[in-house]
Amino acid sequence: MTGFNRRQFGKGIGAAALGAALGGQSATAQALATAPTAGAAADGLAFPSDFLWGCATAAYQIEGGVKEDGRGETVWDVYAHTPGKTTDGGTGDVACDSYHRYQEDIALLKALGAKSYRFSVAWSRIFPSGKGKPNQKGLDYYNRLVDGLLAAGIEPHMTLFHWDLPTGLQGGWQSRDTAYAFADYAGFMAGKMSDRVKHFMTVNELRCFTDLAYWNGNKAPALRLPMDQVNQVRHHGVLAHGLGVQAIRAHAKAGTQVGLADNATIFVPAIETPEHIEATKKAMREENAMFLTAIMEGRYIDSYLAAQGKDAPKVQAGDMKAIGSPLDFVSLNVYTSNTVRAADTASGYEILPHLANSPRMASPWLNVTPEALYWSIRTVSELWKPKKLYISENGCSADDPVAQDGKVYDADRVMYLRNYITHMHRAVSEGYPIQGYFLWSLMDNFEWEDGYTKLFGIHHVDFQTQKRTPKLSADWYRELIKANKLV
Ligand code: PNW
Repeated sequence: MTGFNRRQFGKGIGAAALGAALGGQSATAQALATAPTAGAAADGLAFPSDFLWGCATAAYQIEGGVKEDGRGETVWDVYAHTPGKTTDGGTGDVACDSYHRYQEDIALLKALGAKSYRFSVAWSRIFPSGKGKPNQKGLDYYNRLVDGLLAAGIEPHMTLFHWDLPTGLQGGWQSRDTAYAFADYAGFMAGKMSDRVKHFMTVNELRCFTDLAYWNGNKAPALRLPMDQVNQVRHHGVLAHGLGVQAIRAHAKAGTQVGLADNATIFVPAIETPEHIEATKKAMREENAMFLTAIMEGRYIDSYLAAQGKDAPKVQAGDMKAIGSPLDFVSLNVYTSNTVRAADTASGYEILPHLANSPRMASPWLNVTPEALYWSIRTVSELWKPKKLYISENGCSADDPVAQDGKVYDADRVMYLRNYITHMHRAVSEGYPIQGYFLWSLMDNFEWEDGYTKLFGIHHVDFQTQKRTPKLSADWYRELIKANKLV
């Protein structure tokens, strides 16, 4: 956005257009009016011409081909094949068969007019047991994918770790060695791919592969460890990211951009007044102390260390410097958020609970909070001033019945997306450095412990035939990209 005054950009687009916010809605199916009201700019909610619209996926959720061409076993293979772990026993054995059908996926992206594609690399295709000798056949798959994307005019954004940890890495994230193994793998990929891939994300969603996997036990490897060990797992996660950044920089061609995709817990002020906004920023920093805050500040803040006491992570010399390695961009996965109010508590804030009738989508955790897309960008920008920001995931599960004509008319998903993107527009118009948006997901896929019962795609996938069909939301996103404004 050089030479372009982004603050001027949104002039005239103010509160009226933002009246699209959800207020007092009580059910998923209640559609929300977002038509521009009097006072909105004549061109509607337009985006800068270089805004990067894309879609996102992850390896284990779409690829299938789990035993092909030397791919090694991962914690998710084991978890999905453990009876009772995933809903209906779903696994990623076949998923969307993208290992064979990636050209179809590229064609879907091209038909959408997507400018970019965020996908992840299966570590165990490259190093089948996590380290050691690289597997050329695995690398070839990503070479074909990247070359195909570039030939279609689509920018590849590569995530190096989206939860599918090779089981060959004994001890998983409990072992510090896993952070070093990740760095070796990240440096290797940067060396092989940075001639064509310009954006690398180290890890996806620290909270999900640490806390939810080693504490809550809902994600692979489904452990429930005591707090001191959980904190050590978290530390190895952020350390892997930091060492990964250093390794990528050491091996990548000049101009390569490095960041991560994190699902920081997002907070929205109860009332947009200075005291509640201050409380929101405080909550953002404190509640993400073990992940994004540590990465952006290169230290564990005092309140976190004090709260953990004897359970605090064991940190070695140089760790925090690596963890705080400067980034070219920060990407946020934003689905939901919590409301915060300033309060007379030790922390100075109170997080308000979601109420029983708060609107939500098909996944029970997916409370509809469109303002999350504005406040995530604003709080991260004000707290840490990243050079660039992306939304690396936003989207939702929905009921998705197939109509008589064979199409899915997911008006609820369109409602969700339109409202979130309206609030992202506010962040653009106020000049925050948001560069692009990746919709989760390009197509229905394996939704982790929910198997195939919660679907996030804007393309319907018939898992018997692998036929991909655009939903109403894909038609909508195509028009949005074409117009480069809210439609
Ligand atoms: C993300 N939460 O996970 C992941 O990056 C994707 O792989 C996943 O398919 C997608 O969101 C949809 O679930 C999340 O509980 C899982 O807040 C859970 C939460 C957030 C993100």
